[in-house]
Amino acid sequence: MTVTGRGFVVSGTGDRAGGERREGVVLDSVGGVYRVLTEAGVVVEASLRGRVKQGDAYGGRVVAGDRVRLAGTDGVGGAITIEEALPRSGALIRAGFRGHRPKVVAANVDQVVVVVAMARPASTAEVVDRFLVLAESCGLSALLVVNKADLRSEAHPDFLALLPLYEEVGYSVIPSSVETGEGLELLRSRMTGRTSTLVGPSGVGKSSILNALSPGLDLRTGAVSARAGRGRHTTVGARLLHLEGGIRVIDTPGFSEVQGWGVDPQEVDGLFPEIRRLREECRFRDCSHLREPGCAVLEALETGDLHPSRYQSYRKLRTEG
Ligand SMILES: Nc1nc2c(ncn2[C@@H]2O[C@H](COP(=O)(O)OP(=O)(O)O)[C@@H](O)[C@H]2O)c(=O)[nH]1
Ligand SMILES: [Mg+2]
Ligand SMILES: [Zn+2]
Repeated sequence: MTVTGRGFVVSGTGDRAGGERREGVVLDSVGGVYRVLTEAGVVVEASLRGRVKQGDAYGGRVVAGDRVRLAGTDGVGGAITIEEALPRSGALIRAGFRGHRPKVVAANVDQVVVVVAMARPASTAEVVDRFLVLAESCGLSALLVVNKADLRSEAHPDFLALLPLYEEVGYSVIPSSVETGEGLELLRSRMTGRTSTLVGPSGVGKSSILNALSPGLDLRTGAVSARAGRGRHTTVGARLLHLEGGIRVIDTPGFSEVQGWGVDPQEVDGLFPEIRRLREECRFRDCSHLREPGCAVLEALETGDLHPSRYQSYRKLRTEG
């Protein structure tokens, strides 16, 4: 038996499932082996039994965060199988635009924490908007963390001036700093009791924030992200982490690049909350909000009710994808 960093017991032998049904949550998977945290607080390794029922719409995959029903016996001569994946609430999905099939990356996600930095690297409104749109496209609530607040004086004035806009649109904005501790308690309170996923450009401090929230977690940080397993097995896919104080985080490598996420341009207007509200007033039902007469979005842009920066992001996603 080994004890993982978060104090779970990894069962080696003798964990009897009997024939009775039990449930668990998938932590991660490597090469067809799923690590599942059972209700009893034990981590077991399981394999998929044949065709698992749930998730057929997305290729029948079982992913980190999925709640599953197990059968079988662990230990010598035994095998645990995932019999069924339980219905999901909230999934992070890579969209299926341009011939690609939609792909569930993480299941049962409650919120997306979009992390950008004040500086080093500097962020732009377009990057922020793309990540927010990603969250919206999955129907997930999002909050915006602007890390490296200790470098506020290096931030671009235009970028700083934009931050209140996101509050107006309806997103919480939390300036944070791993250096000074600013914002971390607020962020902790917003993450407690939920399953969050952190997305954002690399180098903005996502791993550093998680380490700060959970001393002992010891995620690798720095410009070069070495995905070393340090004795535990190395995962390439998403993994569910249980941090101190009831914070669950699904770590999703590959979410630092939001380009190519493939949101359908026709649906982009529904992914900007303020544009979603305005579009009801457009003269044409299929208004693209690019040039049509009687367009409430263009009108709001004229009057200043819609911020040009947000409209510019909309326009780019609508016309370029
Ligand atoms: N000045 C400053 N540096 C930070 C802060 N948070 C992280 N860093 C540094 O930024 C670099 C990238 O951090 P990392 O957590 O690996 O970013 P990730 O790629 O988003 O996971 C590291 O060198 C960190 O030490 C912060 O709040 N302030
Ligand atoms: Mg990182
Ligand atoms: Zn319109």
